[in-house]
Amino acid sequence: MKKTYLILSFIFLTKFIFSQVTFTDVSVSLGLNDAGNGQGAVFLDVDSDGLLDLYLVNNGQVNKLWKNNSGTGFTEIAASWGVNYSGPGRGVSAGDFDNDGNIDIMIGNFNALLILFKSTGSGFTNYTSTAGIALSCWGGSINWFDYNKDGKLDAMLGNDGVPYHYNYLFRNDNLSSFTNVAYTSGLTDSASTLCIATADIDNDNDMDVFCGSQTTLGVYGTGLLYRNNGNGTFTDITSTAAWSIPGVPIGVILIMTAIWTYMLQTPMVRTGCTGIMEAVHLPKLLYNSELLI
Ligand SMILES: [Ca+2]
Ligand SMILES: [Ca+2]
Ligand SMILES: [Ca+2]
Ligand SMILES: [Ca+2]
Repeated sequence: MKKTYLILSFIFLTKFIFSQVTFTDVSVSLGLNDAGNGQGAVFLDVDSDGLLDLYLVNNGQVNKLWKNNSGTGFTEIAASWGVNYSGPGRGVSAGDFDNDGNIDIMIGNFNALLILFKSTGSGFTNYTSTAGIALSCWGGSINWFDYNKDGKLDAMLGNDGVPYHYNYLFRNDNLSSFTNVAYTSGLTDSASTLCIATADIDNDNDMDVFCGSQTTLGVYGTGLLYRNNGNGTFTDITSTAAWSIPGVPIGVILIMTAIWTYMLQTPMVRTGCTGIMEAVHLPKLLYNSELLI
């Protein structure tokens, strides 16, 4: 009996250790058959039914919002929900900026106005001008996070393009309007930012920022790591302590750099374009050696 138990345990553990996660493309069979020029997508529960819906940003074609039908398929509802926006879309992020329980959407366009759609729970309204952020942008990657820990979600938008442009950090002032504080907060990166990741890399309970950027068109840089000083400002620690911060959770670094390097070094995936794959740039993982002590 004991021997049988050990054999079964060995088989189970072997299967567990060496099993692989596989994926099957079910896009068309579930109704996600968009032939647009997708540049960014985000899962969010727009109708608070507990099922994740999907918003897709297209470049030059109408964006799509698919409602999840009990997990069996999707129905496209962008027009009836007021988010059938068409622009040079690049990136999108979802977050409840006004704490009303309904998830809102920010869209980054390339060399065009960014868009903020506020959710009413049964539709969206274009809230960009009311929020005070009717600004042109060249992006990009957007992250909602509460950088100053005041309970109100702020948003950072990475600006791409040549000539290079400073990124935006939109401080949420009153759950209704925003102020761009990127430059005054120390996020003075004027490189061409392709993606942004946020995480608490030094375990001091505030969110730090990592910008994946290119310094010259087509030449990918090392990225920029900003430590949150806890007083509304950031310090660029890329060259001094980027990968040697005591206590940095290794998983965060691995995930951040993996996403960053993957996105940077496979631009065909990032942009959805039919450009040339950068085969010479191999993905790599970085880690904090102090964690190995
Ligand atoms: Ca839903
Ligand atoms: Ca909301
Ligand atoms: Ca905040
Ligand atoms: Ca931190």
